[in-house]
Amino acid sequence: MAVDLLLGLQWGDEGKGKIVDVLTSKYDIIARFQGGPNAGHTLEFDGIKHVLHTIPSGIFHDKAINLVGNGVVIDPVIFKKELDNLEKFNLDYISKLLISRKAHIILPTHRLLDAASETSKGKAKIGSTLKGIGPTYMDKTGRNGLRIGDLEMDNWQEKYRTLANKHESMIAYYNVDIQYNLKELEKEFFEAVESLKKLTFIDSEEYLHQAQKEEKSILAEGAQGSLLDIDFGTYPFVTSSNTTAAGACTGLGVAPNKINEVYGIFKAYTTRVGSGPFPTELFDEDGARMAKIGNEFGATTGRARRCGWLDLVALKYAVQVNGVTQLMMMKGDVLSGFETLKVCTGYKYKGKTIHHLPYNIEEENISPIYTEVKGWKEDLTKISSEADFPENFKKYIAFIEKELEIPITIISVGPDRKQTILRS
Ligand code: 2SA
Ligand code: MG
Repeated sequence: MAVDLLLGLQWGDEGKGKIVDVLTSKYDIIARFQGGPNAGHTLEFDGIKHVLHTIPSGIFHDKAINLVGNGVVIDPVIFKKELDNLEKFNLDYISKLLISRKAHIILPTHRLLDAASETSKGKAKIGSTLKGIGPTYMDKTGRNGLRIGDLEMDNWQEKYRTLANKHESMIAYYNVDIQYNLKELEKEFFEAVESLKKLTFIDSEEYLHQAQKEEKSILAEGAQGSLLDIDFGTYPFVTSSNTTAAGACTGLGVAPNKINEVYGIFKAYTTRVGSGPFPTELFDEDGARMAKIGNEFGATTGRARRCGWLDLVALKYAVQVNGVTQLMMMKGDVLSGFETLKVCTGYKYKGKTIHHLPYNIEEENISPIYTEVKGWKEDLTKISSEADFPENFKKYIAFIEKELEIPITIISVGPDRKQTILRS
């Protein structure tokens, strides 16, 4: 049985959590393959809103196994809080949650290093979520990291100490004013590690290999978005992992020829949280309106998300890098009431018109070229069948499909599970 992928095509927050939750009943295993507690995956059902950070979005379903893959970085303290939040749902999460031994651990000092690095950058800061993501992946590629499997060894605390000591000297090197009490942070960390040890650690690539042999269906759940990819995103304003399709191969140990559908999720407009270029960003009432109606605040940090028009050039780039086979459009309902909508279909770049994402998309080099389309007034949030869509919304969908040359198979018109229209 093949593996399907689900990825964000913009700068994150496209609505991946919601769609995984909607699709979970079709899958035996939901696996996260990169990122860590920087992610905020929001699910809404039965009138309750849930935000997950490290735990895959299939956890609320009865039977799906949820796997945290080797490509993920785990903060035991945040993980414990996520587990504590699940207590009230009467879920048997212990038997439904598996963790790869090869996943790396975020130390308290990784978080401090993240803060020190960001502070030292001043205005040029990345706008990191300050969860220690960058420093943890640095230790991974620098071959210094502490992994989940280490927790099963007797000497893991020595390894921890060596790494934390090194971090302390690095923090001092930054020479910035960061207040912390490492003793307290470590107490919390060691307690959380003990809770984490109650979960099942596995050789996850082997597990997934067997699962494929047994014809189990697997959905790989991405975090952040394609434009935050360490290689293909708007570097250096990116996260520190491969958020694109290739990241699922390395982050789970799944071979490329085993990947079947690639679901690409995008918002009907664009948002970005943190620093970095954003060609279609709006600084006017239109942007403020998207932010307000779309409730655009970071699900992890609470930061206000920047908003702008749909950028089809950037989206096409993401479709190509990921090999998207089906599109899913979220939050079209937020655009109800705009007289006219703008869609970016090209850029003015150094005096020329281009239709691809160039190396440098800093604001001074690039300006979007827009195609205008007519808006719709009707509220979409109660619509349950495509036939009831306003004509201009249908045209908006058709326009995007034509430009991207991929069908949109799911349209979401609100945060709830029920506000999802499946098209065939
Ligand atoms: P980091 O923390 O080192 O990965 O930050 C690097 C950049 O990646 C961005 N980033 C995100 N962008 C959108 N959503 C994310 N998850 C949270 C959410 C974010 C939040 O779901 O809302 O609550 O603020 C996410 N995680 C990382 C980040 O903003 C930096 O630009
Ligand atoms: Mg999010």
